[in-house]
Amino acid sequence: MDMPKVTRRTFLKVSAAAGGAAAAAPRLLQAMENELGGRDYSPVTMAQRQAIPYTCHVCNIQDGAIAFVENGRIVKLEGNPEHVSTRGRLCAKGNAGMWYTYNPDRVLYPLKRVGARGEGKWKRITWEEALTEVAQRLDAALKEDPNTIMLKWGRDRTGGALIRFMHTLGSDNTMNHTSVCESSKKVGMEPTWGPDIETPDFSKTKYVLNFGSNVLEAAYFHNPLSQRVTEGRIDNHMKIVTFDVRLSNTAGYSDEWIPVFPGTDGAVALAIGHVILRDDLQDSEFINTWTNVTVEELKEHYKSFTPEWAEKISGVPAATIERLAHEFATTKPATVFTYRGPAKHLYGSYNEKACMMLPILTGNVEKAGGYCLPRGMGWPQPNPKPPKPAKHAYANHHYHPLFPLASHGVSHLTPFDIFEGRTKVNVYFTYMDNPVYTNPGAQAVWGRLFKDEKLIPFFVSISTVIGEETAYADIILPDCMFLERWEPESMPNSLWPWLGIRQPIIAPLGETRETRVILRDIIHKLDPDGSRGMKQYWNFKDGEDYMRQHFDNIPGLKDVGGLDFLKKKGVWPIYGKLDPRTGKVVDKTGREIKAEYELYKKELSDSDMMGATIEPNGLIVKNGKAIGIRRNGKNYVGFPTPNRLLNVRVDEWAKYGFNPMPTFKRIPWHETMKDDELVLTTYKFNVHVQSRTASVKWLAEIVHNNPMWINPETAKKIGVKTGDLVRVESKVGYLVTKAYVTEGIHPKAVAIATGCGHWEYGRLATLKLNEKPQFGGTEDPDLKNVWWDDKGVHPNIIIPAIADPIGGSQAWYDTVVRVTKAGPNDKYGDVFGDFQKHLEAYREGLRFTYKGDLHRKMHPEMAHWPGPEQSQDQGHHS
Ligand SMILES: Nc1nc2c(c(=O)[nH]1)N[C@H]1C(S)=C(S)[C@@H](COP(=O)(O)OP(=O)(O)OC[C@H]3O[C@@H](n4cnc5c(=O)[nH]c(N)nc54)[C@H](O)[C@@H]3O)O[C@H]1N2
Ligand SMILES: Nc1nc2c(c(=O)[nH]1)N[C@H]1C(S)=C(S)[C@@H](COP(=O)(O)OP(=O)(O)OC[C@H]3O[C@@H](n4cnc5c(=O)[nH]c(N)nc54)[C@H](O)[C@@H]3O)O[C@H]1N2
Ligand code: SF4
Ligand SMILES: [Mo]
Repeated sequence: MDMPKVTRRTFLKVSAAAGGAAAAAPRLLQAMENELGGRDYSPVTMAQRQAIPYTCHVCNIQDGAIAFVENGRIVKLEGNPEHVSTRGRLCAKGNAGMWYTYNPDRVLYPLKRVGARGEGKWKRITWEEALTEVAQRLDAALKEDPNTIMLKWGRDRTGGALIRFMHTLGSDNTMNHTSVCESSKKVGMEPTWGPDIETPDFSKTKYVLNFGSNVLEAAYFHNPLSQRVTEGRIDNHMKIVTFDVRLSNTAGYSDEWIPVFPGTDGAVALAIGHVILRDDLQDSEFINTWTNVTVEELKEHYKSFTPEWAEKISGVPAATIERLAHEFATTKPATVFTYRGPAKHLYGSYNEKACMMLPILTGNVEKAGGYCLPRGMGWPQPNPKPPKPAKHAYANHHYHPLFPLASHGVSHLTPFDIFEGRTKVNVYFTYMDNPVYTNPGAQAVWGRLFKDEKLIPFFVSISTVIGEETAYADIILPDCMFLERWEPESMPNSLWPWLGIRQPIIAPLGETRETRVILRDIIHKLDPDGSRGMKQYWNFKDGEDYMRQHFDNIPGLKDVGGLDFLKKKGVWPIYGKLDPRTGKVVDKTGREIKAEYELYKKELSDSDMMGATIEPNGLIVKNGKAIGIRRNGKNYVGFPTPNRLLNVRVDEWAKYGFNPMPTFKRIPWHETMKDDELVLTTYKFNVHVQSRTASVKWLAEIVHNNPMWINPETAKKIGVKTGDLVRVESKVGYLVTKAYVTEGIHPKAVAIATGCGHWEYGRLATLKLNEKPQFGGTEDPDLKNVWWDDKGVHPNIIIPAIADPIGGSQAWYDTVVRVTKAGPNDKYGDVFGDFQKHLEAYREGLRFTYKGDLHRKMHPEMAHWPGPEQSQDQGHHS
C-alpha cells in the first residue's frame, strides 16, 4: 500500500489550516502513525532538528536510539528505526533519558569531602587537585600491595576500560554487582550450554512457559522482547503461562498466571519434566544426540519428581502441572523464559537448571520459535594491553574461594570479607554502583563499612550524582552521562547480532569528563614519563580515538567505514528496513528478514577439519582445542561448551558435593515457617531503573512510592486495609510502610518494590524541594510542580545477605518476615537494620557453602562425595 508522503512538518501545516484539515485529518493521522521516525521538527520554528544516533543506557538493555537536538539542547529521544532489536521504539525510561542528563542535582565538578564521612559537606576542587590526590594515594597503596586497590562497579559498559585500569595498576581486586543481579541464572545455564542467557523466539513461538520474568516491565531485553511477545500473541496466537508470586503486568497479560510459593519454580519444572518423560513426550533423538545423558538415564532420574510431590512444595495443583506438561510438550514450537524469579533464592542455580531442562527435553533448542542461544558481537581492545595481575586477590568479580562455582563473583559478601580481615583495602574506587541502597543490608552493612576510615582509608567515587554510596566518598570524580560519552556496545537482545555505540550528543556539562579519560588522566599522573610502564596502555587522544581502536578494524564494519559508519547510523549491520505497517524489519523485497537457527548444527568446513582429529566420543580436536563434534556422520560445531554438547549432567558441580543432575532443594527456613510468617519479595517498577531514575521527574511523577502488596486473606488476619501502616520485621531489622491489599499476590508472600525511599540522590528523590542545587546544576523550575509528598520506603536494610552456594546469587526473595499493624510509636518510613544480626545471618548463610556444615545435610544423595578437603579447588579462575 502506498502511503501519502507526510512528514510531521506537513502534518502540522495541514492541521493548522482549519476547514480542509477536518476531512484530511483521519487519513493523515493514520499516516502519522505510520511514520518511521528518525526525523523530528521543532513545533515552534518548524525547523528540522539535528538527529544523532546513540545507544540508550538508562537501563542495561542497550536499545538503539536517536537524540534530537535543538539549539544545543537535547529535546527528544526516540528509538532508532534502523536498529534491528529496538525497531524504533523506546520504553518510558528511555524516552525520559535526557532528564537524566539535565538533572539539576548532578555533580558538575570534582568534589572533596570536608566534614565527616557521609556528613554531606563538600568543597569544590580542581581536576588537577583531585587527580594529584588520587595518584598519591594510589602510589602509597602500590608500595604496599596493588591488591589493596579495589574497584567495584555496578554497571560497567566501558567496554573494558575499568579492567584495563586495574590491570595497569597490577590489581586483581575488581568486583561487579552481578551477585545482586541475576548471577544464579547465569551459573545455572553456563555449564550446560555455554552462554549465560537465552533468547526466546517469542514472535515465532506458539507456547511460552515464563518462570519469574517480568518481561513486559523489566527483565533483560524487555523493550525488544516485549515487542516480540506482543507479535507472538497477535500474529501467532501464542499462549503464555507465567509463574510469579505476584501478578506482574506480564502475568496479567498472560493467558494464565500461576502464583507459586516463593522459590519453588524448580520443583514445578522438574514435575513438568517428569510428566513429559513418563508419557514419552520427549524428543529422544535430540537428547540422545546432543546431550551428555540418555533418555533412559533421564527417565530414571526424573521418576521421583511427581506432580503430587511438586504440588506439596509449590502449591501448584498436580492437575495443572499435568496439563501444562502436555500443552508444552505437544505444542511446537514452544519456549521457556526465566529471569530473576527462580534464580534469586538460596538454591537459585538448581531452579534455573530445572527450568532450562524443559526446552532441552522437548528439543525446542535453537528452533524457530524456540529457546535460542544469544547472538552477540565483540570488539578488539586497543594494543598494547596490560598483563593480568600476577597476584590473586582473595576474591574478585568471578571468583570467591567459598563459592568456587560462582563464576560471576559474590560481591554482596565483600563487606564481610573486609570486616573480617580477609580483604584489605587502601583505596576503594566505585563506578556506577550504589550498594548502600541496592545491596542486602544496605546502609546497615555497606553504610557502616564506608563510614569506617580504618577499613576504607580512601574512597573515590566516579559518579554523576551523589547517591547513597557516593555520599560517603572522600573524592568525587564527576563522570559524563550516557548522552555525553563514548562507549562500545553489543547486546544479544534479539536474534540478530549487532554492534553499536554511544557518542556524545552534547558536550559534557560543567567540568564532567568521561570515565576512560578520567582513568587515563589518573594513570598519566602516576606515570608522567612512562618510566613505570603504565602510560603505554593509555595512549589515546580522547574517547573517540579509543573507539577507533575498537571499531576501525572489524571485518565487514571496516569496509563500510568503521567508527564513521557507527557515528552516522548508531548500529551495524543494518539488516533491512522497518516496515511501517508491521513494525518488522524487512528486506528489499518486503519480506521479513530471517534469523539463523540451529547454530550448533553448522558444519565444519574442509579447511576447519584440516589437521583435526576425531576422538572416539566424536569430539573434534584441533591444536589441542575442541572445535566441534561428530554426529550422524557429520562434523558440526556443536554447542559452545568444552565437550560441544549440552551438559545436562554438570560434573563440575559434583566436585564440590552439589548434585550434577537437575534437582530441587527447599529453602530450609521456608519449611519451618510459622503461620504468621510470610516471605518478602521485591521487584522492579516498569518506569524505574534500580536506584538511578530517582531524579527523573517524568518517571517519578508516574511512580514515587511503593506500598507493600499483601493478599486480602492475609491482610484480614492482621486487620489491615489498603493505606494502613504496617510493621514488617525480619530477623535483621524492621521497617514501617503502607499496605496495598490486592488479590494479585500469593497469600504467603508480601512484595515491596525497589526504586523508592531514597535518603540521598538529590532533591526530587528525597523530596527536599526547598534546597538549592549545590554542585553546578541550574535550577529546574519544574521541581516546584511536585504534587506528591510520599517518597516510599526502601526494603533492603531488612534483607539479610545470603548467597546461593552454587551461583553466589543474593537470595533476594527468601526473606521471612512478620507483618503486623503498626503500633502507636511506629512512623511511616521508619527503617532499622541491626549490624550484628546481619553479620550472624551472613555467617549462617555460609553454612550452606561447600565447606559449610549444612552442605552435606542438604545433599544426602551426594553421600559418596569425598568432602571439601578432597575436592581440590581449582584455585583462581580468571
Ligand atoms: N523497568 C526496569 N527494567 C529493568 C531494570 C529496572 O531496574 N527497571 N533492571 C534490569 C536488570 S539489572 C535486571 S536484572 C532485570 C530483572 O528483570 P526481572 O527478573 O524480570 O524482574 P524482577 O522484578 O527483578 O523480578 C521478576 C519477578 O520475579 C518475581 N518473583 C519473586 N520470587 C519469585 C519466585 O519464587 N518465583 C517466581 N516465578 N517469581 C518470583 C517477582 O514478583 C517479579 O515480578 O530487569 C532489567 N530491566
Ligand atoms: N530490593 C531490591 N534490590 C535490588 C534489586 C531488586 O529487585 N530489589 N535489584 C538488584 C539488581 S537486578 C541490580 S542489577 C542492582 C543494581 O544495583 P547497582 O549496580 O548498585 O545500580 P544502580 O542503582 O544503578 O547504581 C548506580 C549508581 O551509579 C551512579 N551512576 C548513575 N549513572 C551513572 C553514570 O552514568 N556514570 C557513573 N560513573 N555513575 C553513575 C549513581 O551513583 C548510582 O547511584 O540492584 C539490585 N538491588
Ligand atoms: S529498555 Fe528502556 S531504558 Fe532500557 S535501554 Fe531500552 S529504552 Fe533504554
Ligand atoms: Mo540486575
